[in-house]
Amino acid sequence: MARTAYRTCPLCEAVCGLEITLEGRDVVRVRGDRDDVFSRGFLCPKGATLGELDQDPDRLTGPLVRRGGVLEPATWAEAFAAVEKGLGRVAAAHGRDAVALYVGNPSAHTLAGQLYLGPLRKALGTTNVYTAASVDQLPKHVSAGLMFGDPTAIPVPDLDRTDYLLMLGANPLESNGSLCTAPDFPGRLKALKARGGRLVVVDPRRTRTAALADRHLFIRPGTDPYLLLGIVHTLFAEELTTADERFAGVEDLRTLAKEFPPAAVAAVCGVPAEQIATLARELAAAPTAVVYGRIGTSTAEFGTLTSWLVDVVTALTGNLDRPGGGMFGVAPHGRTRWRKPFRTGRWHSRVRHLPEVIGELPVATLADEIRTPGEGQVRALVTVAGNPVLSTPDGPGLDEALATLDFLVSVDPYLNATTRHADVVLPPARILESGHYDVALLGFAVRRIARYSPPVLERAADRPNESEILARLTLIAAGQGAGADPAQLDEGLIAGALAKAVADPASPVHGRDPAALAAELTGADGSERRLDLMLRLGSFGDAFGARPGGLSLRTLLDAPHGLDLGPLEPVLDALLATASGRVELAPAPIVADLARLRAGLGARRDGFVLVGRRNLRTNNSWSHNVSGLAGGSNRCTLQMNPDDAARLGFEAGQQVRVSSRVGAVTTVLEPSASIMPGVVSLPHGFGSGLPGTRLRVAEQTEGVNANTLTDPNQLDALSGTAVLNGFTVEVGYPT
Ligand SMILES: Nc1nc2c(c(=O)[nH]1)N[C@H]1C(S)=C(S)[C@@H](COP(=O)(O)OP(=O)(O)OC[C@H]3O[C@@H](n4cnc5c(=O)[nH]c(N)nc54)[C@H](O)[C@@H]3O)O[C@H]1N2
Ligand SMILES: Nc1nc2c(c(=O)[nH]1)N[C@H]1C(S)=C(S)[C@@H](COP(=O)(O)OP(=O)(O)OC[C@H]3O[C@@H](n4cnc5c(=O)[nH]c(N)nc54)[C@H](O)[C@@H]3O)O[C@H]1N2
Ligand code: SF4
Ligand SMILES: [Mo]
Repeated sequence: MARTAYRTCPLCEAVCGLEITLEGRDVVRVRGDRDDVFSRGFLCPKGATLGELDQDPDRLTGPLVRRGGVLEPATWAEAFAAVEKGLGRVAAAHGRDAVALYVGNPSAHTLAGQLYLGPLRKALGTTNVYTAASVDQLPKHVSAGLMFGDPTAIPVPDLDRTDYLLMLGANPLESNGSLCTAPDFPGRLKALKARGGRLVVVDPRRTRTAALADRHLFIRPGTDPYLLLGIVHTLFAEELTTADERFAGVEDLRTLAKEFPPAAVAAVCGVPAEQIATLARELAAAPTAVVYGRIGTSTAEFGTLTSWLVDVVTALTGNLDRPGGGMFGVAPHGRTRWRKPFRTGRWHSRVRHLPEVIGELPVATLADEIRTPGEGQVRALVTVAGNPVLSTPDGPGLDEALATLDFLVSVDPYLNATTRHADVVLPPARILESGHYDVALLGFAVRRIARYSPPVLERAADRPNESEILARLTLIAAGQGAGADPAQLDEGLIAGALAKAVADPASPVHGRDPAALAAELTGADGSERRLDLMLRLGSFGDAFGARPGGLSLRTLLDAPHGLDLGPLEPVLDALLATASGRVELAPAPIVADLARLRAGLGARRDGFVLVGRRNLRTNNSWSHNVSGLAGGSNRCTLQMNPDDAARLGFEAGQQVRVSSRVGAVTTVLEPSASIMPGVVSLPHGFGSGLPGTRLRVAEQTEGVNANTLTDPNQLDALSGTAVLNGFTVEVGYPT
């Protein structure tokens, strides 16, 4: 008998609502949920193959423990005992900093990751925390921290209402959007055009998004801040800025932009001066407008400067915190004013002395920390939902370093390039066996929405889900042992949060009895009870009865297609957390970093510059085992402009060797008019076929690890984010 279940897709930031048809425990069909309040039936090829991914025979069904050098199946009790022993031994002998943590991208999409990684970090008590953010969006956190005082206050383009969208370094027609949660991004862009609005895309490749745009401008990789400063210059020179008394630093900005007139920056970025001035005039003249930049602007030489300028242009044109402009999302579980003053460098990495940023260090230096002897050397590593060997700079170097660790434990469903080095692998239960709520992503959504998906399938009693796995790791790290009860962790966290809430005069539950409130919580397990607590205390919550009609877990369980809580509203005044109480348009660390830009004004780079790309049917390194997604246009080719290829005598389909300071790969050449001359593009995430992995489909897929080429020494200075786009390579014949 078939049955239907509704569940949020966990694969990308679009958070589409899915309608899943099951027979027994088998998924027989996945469709977009037409009644979903947010995604309204939208689905991409990845969501359609969620069943195949969830039932992939290569997914590990139980833990593995290394014995005599070989990873062997073990019981859960044995696996957790092995973790307790392995981590305990390293921490006892070498101290807490000898145990590092790496957290990967899927953790942003799991409820478990969002609920338990905070406590796990705290329990590990190490300064060696690394995440995929330092190969992704950290620059945006730094610019938000410096401008708004809150590193999570990242403006989201108000897609559904804007009249003018300037997009740089993003390709949402293939990625489905990032730091802008908007299911059916393509449809929303088409709607923008249909209502008379305009879309301009700036990208060294003519992407599918660029093809949809009213205008596409090629840009030399890594030079976006020059273009944006040219825009800022024009806004001031032509008196096109909009004043706002909440802004500080406007005059500083005016002065520093003087050095970057369109005529001076055009030669660097390859965008004609007149086009730059036109962009400024159009942005200023549009009834509403917003600038949006993503991966191509973030994992780049000037990631933080560009992230800052994106929001500066939105602000100067009067579009910050206003419908149709750059707005701040509000998740149903709430947003409160950031309390700690924002600063980076609260500690530094041991070997390269790189500053901490929002509690983490650049993953580009993880291998240094493992390889370099001395006090504080990393000897053990916990990875959760990460595959840094394929995803971070000099992956092969990290691969070698991982092999030298005393202990590696990986929470991951697959035996892949990274986890093959593990001493213990702890695979989470099936995707459909866990509940889903987007703690991390709903705060970046273009509408205020709430949606919870309870587990679709029941789990065997002895099969822990990811929440339980991470809770147990936390208890082990906290010294409570492998046998401690995970429920106790949840109840402790609930009690702590309630004690804080009732003591806070601004809280709607101020003065109430925490034990009585805890007793009111509902949920099938600790995760659900904690989610209920977050929802009830959140911006839209019922505050345990103080706000009748407000949200709770129950209201979400009763709304399987989600709840729409309306469009974004101006909230800046409530969240501004800078010391000055104003929006800092020219923060000191950023102004200092502009020296690097000035130095580059006269410089010219010869040779090829490499950028990445994403294919619609991929998800970083780990979707390649789904046969329904492999092949076709989803190939690991080096794209090159046909004129460049002709000049060098290269032919389509031949093998070429791409090399950088760090390494070299040999791959297939694909001449493509979609890419600007002087630029080549290679996608990341390929290269799974390594000894000791179990990814039978991916291993057959042709492709190389793009991070063989990326340089761990090339970082955006302010954020420590790796330069994955816009670095120099040589292309030649295979040797
Ligand atoms: N050259 C280059 N490199 C890049 C990029 C680029 O554009 N160019 N992009 C960067 C970006 S934006 C990112 S976010 C990073 C990603 O970097 P990572 O997060 O390190 O890598 P992923 O490939 O996403 O690997 C995710 C891992 O999580 C596992 N996994 C999947 N689902 C779950 C789950 O539910 N629970 C657990 N515990 N594990 C799960 C997968 O098996 C896989 O091992 O890569 C970066 N690397
Ligand atoms: N299908 C699919 N979807 C995904 C993912 C995936 O792997 N596959 N990964 C997910 C993740 S983790 C993330 S972070 C998001 C990322 O989402 P997006 O930011 O939309 O990522 P990309 O599609 O890589 O688009 C980046 C664009 O930047 C361009 N670019 C490169 N260098 C420069 C530059 O210097 N300047 C400018 N202006 N442009 C440049 C590239 O040509 C590319 O078109 O996608 C998510 N969604
Ligand atoms: S767009 Fe993203 S969330 Fe939507 S179905 Fe595709 S992978 Fe899933
Ligand atoms: Mo990402």
